[in-house]
Amino acid sequence: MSDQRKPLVKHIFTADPSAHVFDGKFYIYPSHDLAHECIDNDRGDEYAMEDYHILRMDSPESECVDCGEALHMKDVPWVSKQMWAPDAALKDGKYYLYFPARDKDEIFRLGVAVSDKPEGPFTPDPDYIPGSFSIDPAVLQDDDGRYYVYYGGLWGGQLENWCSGAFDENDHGPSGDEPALGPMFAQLSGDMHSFASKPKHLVILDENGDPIRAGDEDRRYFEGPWMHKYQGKYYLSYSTGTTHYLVYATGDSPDGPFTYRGRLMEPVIGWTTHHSIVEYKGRWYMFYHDCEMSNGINHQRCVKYTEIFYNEDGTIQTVHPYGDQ
Ligand code: FUB
Repeated sequence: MSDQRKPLVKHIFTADPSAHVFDGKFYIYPSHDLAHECIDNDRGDEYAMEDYHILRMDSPESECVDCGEALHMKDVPWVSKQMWAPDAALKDGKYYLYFPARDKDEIFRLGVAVSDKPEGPFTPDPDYIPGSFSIDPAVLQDDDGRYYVYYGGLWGGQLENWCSGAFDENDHGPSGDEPALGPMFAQLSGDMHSFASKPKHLVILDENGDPIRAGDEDRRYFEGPWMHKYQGKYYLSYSTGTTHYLVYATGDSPDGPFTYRGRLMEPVIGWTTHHSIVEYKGRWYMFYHDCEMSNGINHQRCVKYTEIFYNEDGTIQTVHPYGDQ
């Protein structure tokens, strides 16, 4: 079994890995955690990242290479701080980096930057994507050539602050038995620089067809969406945040509805969980992070990967990050 449940690189802290196979190689688009001293809070101020480094592995067995700085916040006019979890997409020979950061009013927005090479350097658009907010963009290239972006995160990610349609930091979103907020979904425009459809919340249902409730913290959406397709089904996977699981739901179309199917991974060392899933030569790999390398410091994380396995009914075998149980 191909398995590397150890840090892909050790010279920098990395997190939030979005992995893709471009040109037959793995390219991993992570956050670049910094080793500063700070106190954790619910706004996520401790995650004060400033740039992105793209990682490359020629195969699952290959050494992981840091391709160097691909984009720094000083080169993005609309950003004030906190370059969080990015993703990338390839269209017509150009690579697009999607990234969240706080704008000058400290509101999280999504930006886009372009390069001719998967590892960058990337040239950012001067302003954020119109109508974008919150964090954690993940892009799916569907089989019909359309591109969709999934995004959003609670608490520091500000997703619940937009329930009225405008930013309101006193809006705390649904609670208890109310339907939970799902991640946001939009189709990308043909030029990849804007939304082609009005963003909407996705719905995640339980086994009875009822919406997952906000108080169901083992299963409700928190942050870190990822979308992949397996045998024609759409797999929406995400972090449950406060309960530290990675879980998944499946559906028949890119905008759902999705039905909760189970747990992808048990908790790792550290508060956050964030992952991606990618196919390479017929096998499936999950990239994720934990805080093992920093002995549990939440904002000093390291990216790892493991192979994952599907059962015949399409469910995914749960990963136990520190050994098979
Ligand atoms: O890296 C900063 C934030 O932590 C990400 O945006 C979340 O998904 C969580 O991993």
